[in-house]
Amino acid sequence: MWTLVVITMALWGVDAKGIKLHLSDEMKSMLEKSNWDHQDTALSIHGPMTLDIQSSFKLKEGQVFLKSRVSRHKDCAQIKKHRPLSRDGVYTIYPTPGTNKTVFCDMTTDGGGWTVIQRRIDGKTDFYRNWTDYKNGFGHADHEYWLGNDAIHALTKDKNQILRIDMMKFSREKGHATYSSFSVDNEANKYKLKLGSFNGTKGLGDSLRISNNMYFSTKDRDNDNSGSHCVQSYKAPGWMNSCFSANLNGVYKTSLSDYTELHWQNWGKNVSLKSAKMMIRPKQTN
Ligand SMILES: *[C@@H]1O[C@H](CO)[C@@H](O)[C@H](O)[C@H]1NC(C)=O
Ligand SMILES: *[C@@H]1O[C@H](CO)[C@@H](O)[C@H](O)[C@H]1NC(C)=O
Ligand SMILES: *[C@@H]1O[C@H](CO)[C@@H](O)[C@H](O)[C@H]1NC(C)=O
Ligand SMILES: *[C@@H]1O[C@H](CO)[C@@H](O)[C@H](O)[C@H]1NC(C)=O
Ligand SMILES: [Ca+2]
Repeated sequence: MWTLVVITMALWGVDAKGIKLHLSDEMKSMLEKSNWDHQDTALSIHGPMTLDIQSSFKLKEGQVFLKSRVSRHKDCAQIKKHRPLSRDGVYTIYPTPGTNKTVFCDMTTDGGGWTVIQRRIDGKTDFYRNWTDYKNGFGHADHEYWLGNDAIHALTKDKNQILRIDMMKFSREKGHATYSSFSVDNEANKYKLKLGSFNGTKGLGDSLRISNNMYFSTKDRDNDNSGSHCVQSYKAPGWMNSCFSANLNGVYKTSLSDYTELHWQNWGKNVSLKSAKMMIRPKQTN
């Protein structure tokens, strides 16, 4: 009996010398030991970072059955595209050829494919942190976290991402905001924010507009437009102007008292939020 083996390998690292293949040791020894008859190879490129090669081989003799799938995807949208039945959960993505991140992928909201870059659920994670922590990211993908400004820059630098922010009050009222584009500059440009046009659910206004074109500030870096240091005054790491209308990285508290709390000002009465989630995905191209 002939056995058909399909190997799906994802590649990263396309350099001047061509394509570098990365195979597991198991795969290498399997390929070396067997007598393969190459059938065909299909190559497809998805965005700048992920390149999948699918090759078919026939085993000339023997009864080996092997199925392997090693895919490296740039973001949750690509995971969703390749595996449409993927559920909400934690996945590994490769924002650049040499870096990986574990993230939460929202595969259900409005068609899914969202890479979550920030998440607040219950206040177990401290968000009042320094530049290095915000640069590299902190927290846990299955809980509360900040993905990291370097990774957010890598994912948004092609300027084709939209941003969606989902929020819930302690009253359980839910709302969300979307921005038609969202990009964050590199560290040399202090992770400057660029936002496209706003849309929001009824009664929820644009509290991030004031942060558009602003640099990122943390408890140890004052890049804001204020004479004071917004982050230190309001425990509000983020894109500070002088200072903000949304404090999504603020302190987790059940009530609002001095604007240090997690809140979004243009949404009815000023109250603190029970949860918040910032997520991105590529603009629809069809
Ligand atoms: C992810 O990156 C870390 C370094 O940040 C590295 O140690 C690890 O091997 C990488 N994992 C994968 C699956 O590429
Ligand atoms: C930033 O904070 C982390 C702890 O969250 C600490 O380990 C690190 O040394 C700090 N870095 C700087 C430059 O202050
Ligand atoms: C704005 O968002 C609302 C609520 O989600 C939606 O009904 C509406 O179609 C959106 N408008 C645009 C122009 O996207
Ligand atoms: C929320 O608080 C801010 C800061 O005091 C204020 O400027 C804004 O008008 C308030 N918004 C509402 C809807 O009350
Ligand atoms: Ca200042």
